[in-house]
Amino acid sequence: MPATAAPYQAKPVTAELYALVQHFYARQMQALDANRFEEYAATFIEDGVFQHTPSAPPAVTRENIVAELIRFNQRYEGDPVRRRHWFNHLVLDEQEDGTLKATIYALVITTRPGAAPEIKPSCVVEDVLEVDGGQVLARSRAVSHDQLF
Ligand code: SDN
Repeated sequence: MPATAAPYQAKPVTAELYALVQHFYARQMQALDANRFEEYAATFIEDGVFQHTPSAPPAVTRENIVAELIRFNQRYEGDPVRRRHWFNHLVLDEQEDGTLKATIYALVITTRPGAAPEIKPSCVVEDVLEVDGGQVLARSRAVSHDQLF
């Protein structure tokens, strides 16, 4: 192994913290997929940063996150579509400033009545999380899409 190789796991997080963050994401994605955008935005700090597409400017503040999700979802008006965001391969790294860096694979599955589910885009999500006791909030989210190089 080359001397410069990064350690396999710099610092393991506890099982309790890992489960807390997984549960946070489960609630967050179920809010998003049910179009409960205020609940989704409330999973960010008040001046949180949300970028779901690299080419678009990030939405900053909860209010603007809600507005961006309403704008984005207008394309589905009258379309009997279900979109589900699936998170997996969650890696958590504690940072020196006390925040957690989360790196997650995400697939968006789109299904219309009677049709086969479509899986796209395939994304990597990079979040910075603040954890205070049992409370998790996202400080920032940047989503990169595999089809955009
Ligand atoms: O919140 C997310 C998103 C997200 O909001 C996305 C939106 O549209 C609104 C967490 C993790 C991944 C995503 C991915 C997307 C995809 C994006 C654009 C699209 O569907 O083409």
